[in-house]
Amino acid sequence: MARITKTPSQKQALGGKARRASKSVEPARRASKNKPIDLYYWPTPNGWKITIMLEECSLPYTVIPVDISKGDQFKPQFLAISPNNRMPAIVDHDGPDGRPISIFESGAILQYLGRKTGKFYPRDERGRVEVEQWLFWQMANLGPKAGEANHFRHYAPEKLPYAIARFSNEMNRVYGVMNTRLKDREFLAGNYSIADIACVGWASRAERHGHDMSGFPNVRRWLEALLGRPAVKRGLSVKVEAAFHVDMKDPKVRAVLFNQKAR
Ligand SMILES: N[C@@H](CCC(=O)N[C@@H](CS)C(=O)NCC(=O)O)C(=O)O
Repeated sequence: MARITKTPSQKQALGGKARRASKSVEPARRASKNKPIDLYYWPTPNGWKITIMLEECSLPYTVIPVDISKGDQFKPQFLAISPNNRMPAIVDHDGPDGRPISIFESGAILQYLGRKTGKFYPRDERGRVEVEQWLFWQMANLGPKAGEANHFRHYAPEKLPYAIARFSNEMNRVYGVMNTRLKDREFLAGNYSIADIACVGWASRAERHGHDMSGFPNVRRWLEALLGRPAVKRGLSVKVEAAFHVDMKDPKVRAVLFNQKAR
């Protein structure tokens, strides 16, 4: 996350120069309009939600790696943007009223980008509620449960049968709900939307993570359609070199990721 402490954009996001500017506001606004969105990112299903959305909307962005295996997520500069010490987060230099804005929580970022661009997030109330239900469903069910299932299957120091069964069953339940929803429709909520974008990262890894998807043909059909979209392909392939070298067995990495308490 080397760029974080150095960029002028960071100062703006934290309420420095840009907010105090008075006479020079107009030139500053013009400058920030052309600045790409800063994306604080690590290549995981939550990070991919935002790379996919940015790609779908053709919004220029700069990737700022947050090496969560080394503790970048606890750096004060990052916590000022994302107080829950989790990526993704963004800084849009051309936020509301032309002033910069920072946003954490992938669901809130997707909603913001949907409102900003008018894409993949309907404006009418019924359409919007439809999308929000499935977006929040992802945030509260598919995402966290997949994370825990993965943790107890692959990273827990002991194989705890109860925890493995509990979260594997939950994943089976969750994909069952999705399969039923997709029985008579192409996408989760009307047209292709931020709800689908939120789900595709985890779903694309389901089999690799050991979940049997053979009983969920509608999810598989939906997944195939999404993975065929060029922007989804590009979003899923935004890489960070350092992520290839993370050893999840390294005690230092495990201490950063799996031993977090209030600080
Ligand atoms: N609800 C958050 C979850 C984000 C999240 O869990 N991010 C993980 C990577 S997928 C992270 O930053 N982990 C850092 C850590 O565990 O300290 C969101 O959707 O933005």
